Amino acid sequence: MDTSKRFDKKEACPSIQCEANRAVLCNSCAQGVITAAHRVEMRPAEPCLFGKKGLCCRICNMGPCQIIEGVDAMQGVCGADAATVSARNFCRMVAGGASAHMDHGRGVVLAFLETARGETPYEIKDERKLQQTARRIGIDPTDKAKEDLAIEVGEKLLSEFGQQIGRISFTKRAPKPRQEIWETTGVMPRGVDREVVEIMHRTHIGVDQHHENLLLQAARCSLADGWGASMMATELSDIMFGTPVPIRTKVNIGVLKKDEVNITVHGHEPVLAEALAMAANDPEVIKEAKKVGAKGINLTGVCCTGNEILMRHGIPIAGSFIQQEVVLATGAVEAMVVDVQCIMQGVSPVAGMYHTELITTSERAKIPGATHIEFHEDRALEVAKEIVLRAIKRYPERGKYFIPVHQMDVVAGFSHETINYILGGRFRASYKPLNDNIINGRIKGVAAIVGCDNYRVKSEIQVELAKELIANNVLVLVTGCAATAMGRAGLLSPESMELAGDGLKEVLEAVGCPPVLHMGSCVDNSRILIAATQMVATGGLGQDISELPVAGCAPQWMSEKAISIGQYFVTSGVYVVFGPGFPTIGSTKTTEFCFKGMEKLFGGKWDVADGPNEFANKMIDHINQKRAALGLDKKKERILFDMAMRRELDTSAEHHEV
Ligand code: SF4
Ligand code: MSK
Repeated sequence: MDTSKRFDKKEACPSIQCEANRAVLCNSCAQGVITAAHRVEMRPAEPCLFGKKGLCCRICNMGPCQIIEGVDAMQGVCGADAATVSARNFCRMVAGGASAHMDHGRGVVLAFLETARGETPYEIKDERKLQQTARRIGIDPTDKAKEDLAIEVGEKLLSEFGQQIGRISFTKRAPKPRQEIWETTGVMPRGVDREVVEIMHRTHIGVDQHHENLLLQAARCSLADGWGASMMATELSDIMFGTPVPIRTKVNIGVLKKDEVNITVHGHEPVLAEALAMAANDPEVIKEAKKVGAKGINLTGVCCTGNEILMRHGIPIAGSFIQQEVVLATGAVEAMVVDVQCIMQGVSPVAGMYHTELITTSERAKIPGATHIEFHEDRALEVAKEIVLRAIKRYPERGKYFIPVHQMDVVAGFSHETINYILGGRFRASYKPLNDNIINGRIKGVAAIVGCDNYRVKSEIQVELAKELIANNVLVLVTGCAATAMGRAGLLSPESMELAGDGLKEVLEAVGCPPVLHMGSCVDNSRILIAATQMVATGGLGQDISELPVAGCAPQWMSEKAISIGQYFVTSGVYVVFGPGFPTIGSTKTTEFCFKGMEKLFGGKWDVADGPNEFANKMIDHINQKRAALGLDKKKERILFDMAMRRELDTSAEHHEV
C-alpha cells in the first residue's frame, strides 16, 4: 500500500458521513492529519472473514485455528467446532464489554464512598434518590444522616462486586415474572466480578464446549452488567452529581470557541469531568486564562463523558466516537483530557501535530505520546486545576486553526425520573399517560437506539432509522454516541417533532419534548431497563418486559460493550437488532440460538439488519406483533387527556416506583 498518499491534501479529505468532519478534514489546517476515516479507507474493504464471523480461535498455542463450519479439515486442532469457537468468542466479547462497565461502576462506588466520608469535593446532591436506592437494596433509611446512609449504601453495593453467592440487589427491581425467568434458566447473576471470571474460565481450552451452555453464562454476565454495575454507576452518579433533568445545549465540533481555551474531556467516568467542570469555573483559574489573552475556558465533551456532563451541566459535546481525532484536527484544542474506554490511539499523533496536550488520567489507561497526570478523587480539584492551568499555558501557542460552523441545539437529560414527569404529567409523576397513549395507539411503541458510531458503516443509518421510527409513531430513546449523532442531525430538539407521525406528534405537542429522548451515556442504558420496568409496573401492557411493544437496536455498534448491552436487553426480554454483521454468523447453531433459542428462554432475541429500512421494518413488525398479542391492534377510540383527567389519574410516583 502506498502510504505516501496519506499526506496528499486531496487524500486527506475522505468520504465520510458527517459534514462537520468533512469540513475540518478538508481544510488546509488538517493537512497531513490521519484519522480513523482515512485508515478505514486504507484497509481492505472486507475484514478477515474468520474474525468477522467469530471463527478464529487463538485461546491456546496449538492455534490460532481458523474454523469452517461443516468442514472436518477446518476444525480446531483440539477438535473445537464452529459452534464452540463462535460461542466462546461471543462470551469473551460480553466479558470484555461487561468488565468495562464493571470497572467503571466500581470506580463510581468507590468515589461515592469517599464522598460520603467527606474526602472529595463532590457531595450527595440527590438525597431523595439516595433514600429510594437504600430501600431498593434493603437498607432502611429512616433517621439516618445522609452521609451515614450513603456509606451504608456504598458499602453494600461495593460488596456485590466480590460477592460469590446470592444475587445482585438491583435485579429485584425487574418485574417479578422476569426474575422468575432468570431463576429458572439459571442466569441470575450472583456477583459482579464472578460472572466475568467464570466466562474467562469456561472459555479456556478444554472447559465448556456446549454453545448453549456458554451463551447462558454470557447472558448471566450481561445481567451483572446491566442490572448490576451499569445500574450502580448510573444511580450513584445521579445521587452524587444530580439526577439529570432536561437541559438545552449544543453538539458538534462548532462548539469549540476561537477566543477561549478549549479543553475537551473524553472517555467515560463522570468523576473526572465533574472535577474539570468545577476547575473551569474557578475565578482564579479564569483569571489565569485572561492573562494569556483568552476570554475564558471552554470545556466540551467527547464520547460518553460528553453525555454525562451534557446531561447534568449542559456542557456542549464537541464530538462522538468518530469525531475524536477530527476535533483535534481543528488545531483549536489546547488539551484533550482522557480517562478510559473508546479513546483511539490515533488521537496521540493528531494532538502531536498541533499545540494540543493529550493528558491521560487513569492508571488503567496510558497512551504513548501523552502526558500522564493521575486523577484521584481525594485530590480531584487539585488535579483538575493543574490540568486546566496546563491547557491555559498552551493557548498562546495555538497556530493556524479552523473551527467549523456546525453545531446544533439539543435538549438532553431525560432520566427515567424525568420521563415520569415529562410524559406523565406535571402534578403527579407517572408513566400512565405514556402507557395510555400506547394503548390508544397514538404512540405505537418505544424503540431504543444505542451504541456507537463507526466508520465501517458508510452512512448515518441510525439517524435515518430514527426518522423512520418517529414518522411511524414510535417514540425513540437514545444513549451513547448514537445520541450525539441524533443531536448533530437535529433530532434532539423539540422542533423535530414535526417529523413525527400524527399520533406521536399530538402527544409531543402537549408536553413539548423532542421525539427522540437523550437518556445518557453507555452505562445509562440501565435507565432504559428501568423505564421498561416502569411501563410494566404502570399496567395495561402485560406483566413483563417481553410483552411490551418495544425494540432495541445498535445499527453502528463497534465496541464489546455494545455486545454486552445488547445481550442484557435480550436477557431482559427485548428484541434487539444489530448491524451490520453479527459476531457469531459463522456458526448456524450459535446464531440460531441467539436469534431463536434465546427467545424461547427469555422472550427476547437477537437479529441483524442492514440499512435503515430493514431496521425499521423489523422493529416496527415486532412492535406490531407485541401490540397484537396485547390486543392493542383493534381500533380504539382516541382519548385526549385534558388537565382534569390527568389530575384524576391514580399516579403517585411511590405507587409505581421500581
Ligand atoms: Fe485451536 Fe482448539 Fe487451541 Fe482454539 S483451543 S486455538 S481451536 S486448538
Ligand atoms: S462512548 S462504547 S463509542 S457509544 Fe460510550 Fe460511544 Fe460506543 Fe464508546
